[in-house]
Amino acid sequence: MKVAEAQVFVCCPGRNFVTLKLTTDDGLVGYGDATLNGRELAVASYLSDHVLPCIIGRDPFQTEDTWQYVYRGAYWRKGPVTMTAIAAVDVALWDIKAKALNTPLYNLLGGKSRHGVMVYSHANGRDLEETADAVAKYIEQGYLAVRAQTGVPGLPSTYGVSADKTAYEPAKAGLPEEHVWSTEKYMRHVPLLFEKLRARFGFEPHLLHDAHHRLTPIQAGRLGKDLEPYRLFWLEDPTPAELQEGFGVIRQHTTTPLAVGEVFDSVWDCYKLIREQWIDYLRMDVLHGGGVTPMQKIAAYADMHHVQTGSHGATDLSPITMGTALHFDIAVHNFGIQEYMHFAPATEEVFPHDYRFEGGYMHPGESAGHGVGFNEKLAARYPYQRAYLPVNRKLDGTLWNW
Ligand code: KDG
Ligand code: MG
Repeated sequence: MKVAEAQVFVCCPGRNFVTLKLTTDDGLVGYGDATLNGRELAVASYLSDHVLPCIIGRDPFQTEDTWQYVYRGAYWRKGPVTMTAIAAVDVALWDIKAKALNTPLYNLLGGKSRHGVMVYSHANGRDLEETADAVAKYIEQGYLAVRAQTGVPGLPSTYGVSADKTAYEPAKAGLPEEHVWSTEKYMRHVPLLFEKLRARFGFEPHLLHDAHHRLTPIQAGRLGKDLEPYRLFWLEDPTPAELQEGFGVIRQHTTTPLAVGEVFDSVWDCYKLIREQWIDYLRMDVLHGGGVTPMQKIAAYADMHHVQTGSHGATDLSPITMGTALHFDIAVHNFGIQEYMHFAPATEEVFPHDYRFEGGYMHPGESAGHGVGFNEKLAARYPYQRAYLPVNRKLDGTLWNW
């Protein structure tokens, strides 16, 4: 069996997605996600212009060799565009391989280690009351874990909070929106949210929070300490992680569990974080982390250092990534939790899938492959629209991390 055809689709059913379709000479089809929020066309070109000509004619069973070929063979390693493109090829090949063997993907990754994949979803509100009501809705639906983000008094907008009642989706058409930020106002307000949530819901539901890269390590240490009485499942991205040693500083000051990694693209972004046990959950995913092939190795390395997985699952990772992640999550020993945001109805139609939610857990489904399809005809009705994530400025105008 050989890869006979490779096609890249860029569509916007609710938001932009880049999808790779590989077809074999005996008619099997595999799908991979290649979406990089705000930089979609760069990955589409990297795939079509540079990677796919080398994929035609290859044996889809050779996932390890093909991954090494597109990683080492480029000479220029790493980086989000490269790794997202490589992931699309890797996932599409694993999909074909599992379909050829007529088995769900998880059986090729070690089989089921658990009966379901615990997921968390996103509750947000403009103030504490609205956020608490949003958390209540998820708990009523059976979620065991909920991420809570709330508006901060004095700031017109903040990460994770919709300006209106619609679902939160940060990428917008047009040039990047500019947001205003104050670390001081944020740090004073967030503990009040979790005090309120624990008073209303008790300590049974897992509660998570994303600081979205905005604090310095010592500020993060302070916030972690202030949040300790509320026993968070994790505090995510407290500080940017280019300097891995920053997490060593945070760790000295708080026992609040730490999660990081949604913007990492290789083990070299986190090897010290893991080796030094400075983090508890690794947020890398099978898309921006370069595919299933490297993520199996990274998860095994993390497992040896008491670090669990906590895969990124925002709406800018397509249902193909969601489905693949669930196969990975159900198999990998040191699984922690999986993020699951709800997709727009148009996205759900374009990507029919087998996975389902039941009682706080997701299930990847039992069909062969990763269980996610792609409706090309429908996708063609939603052409690409350039969109950007926001940028963030401090109150005095200094550009800051969004
Ligand atoms: O593209 C950026 C989003 O994926 C990111 O802002 C979502 O932080 C995020 C999360 O935790 O889901
Ligand atoms: Mg995040």
